[in-house]
Amino acid sequence: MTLDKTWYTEKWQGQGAAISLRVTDKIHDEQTDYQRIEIYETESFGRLMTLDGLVMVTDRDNFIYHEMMTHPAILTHPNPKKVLIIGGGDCGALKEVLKHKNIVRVDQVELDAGVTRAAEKFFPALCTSNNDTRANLVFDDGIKWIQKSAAASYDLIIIDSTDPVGPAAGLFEHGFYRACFAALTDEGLLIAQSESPLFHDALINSMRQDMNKSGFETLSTLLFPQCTYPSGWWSATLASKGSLNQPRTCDVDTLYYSSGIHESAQVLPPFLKRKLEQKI
Ligand code: AG3
Repeated sequence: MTLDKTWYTEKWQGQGAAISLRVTDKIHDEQTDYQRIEIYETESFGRLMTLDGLVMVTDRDNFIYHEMMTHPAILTHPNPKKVLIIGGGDCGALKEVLKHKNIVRVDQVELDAGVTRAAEKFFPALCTSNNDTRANLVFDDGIKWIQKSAAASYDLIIIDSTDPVGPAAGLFEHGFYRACFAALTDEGLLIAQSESPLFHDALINSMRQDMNKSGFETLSTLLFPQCTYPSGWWSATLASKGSLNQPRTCDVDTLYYSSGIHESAQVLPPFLKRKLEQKI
């Protein structure tokens, strides 16, 4: 729904607020079996991809999200080799993961091949590692995939999903985390995008409780700016079977991530700390 033909607007559900980007052209509009994929040229954020009308990626700010969804978890693990990405069809997370030389294989399980085909065409900068021999792109249901994965088959699971509505809702639940726990090695880590600390604190809390119930002992919710997502402020929750190691030094090129950012991203403001201490 737009206010004006020259602006793309995502109204933030139940918040009485919205994000608008001035658009100069609409270059793609496709209804797949799963969702509507639309791509716009914007005046100042490069290209924009929306799924069912929700902002997923812009050229200008996706690096923050994709770096925070990958490097903190990779560098916290002593030596990650096998990675599973669930969702992530635009391939921005995959590209960040494959910057690390110690990674030997990444299975990326995205439900909608249409997202990846559209990203390859309209966001080539995110797809530069799609032909890396370590990348295995699968188009399937991530929930089914994890249920049939062998025990201890991954060092790291990255859940790069959309909002918890429709098919993605199951990616925010206890049964799914339980299956992830089983598919991870003893030193394994899971990181899931966990929505806005300002708007969705109750969801972050319930995700953390579900992760705990699934056996993950240590959790760390990382906060970072994401100006085109609801509230402009976003989070990713890292879960570990044991305690969290000190991160290794980052030896790949990044634009947002640094060891200082990693440390500060883990600091919770008092309102959120209080919320996340509530047992539900
Ligand atoms: N995944 C998180 C998108 C959630 C945005 N929500 C919204 N706009 N209402 C993005 C996928 C990037 N690889």
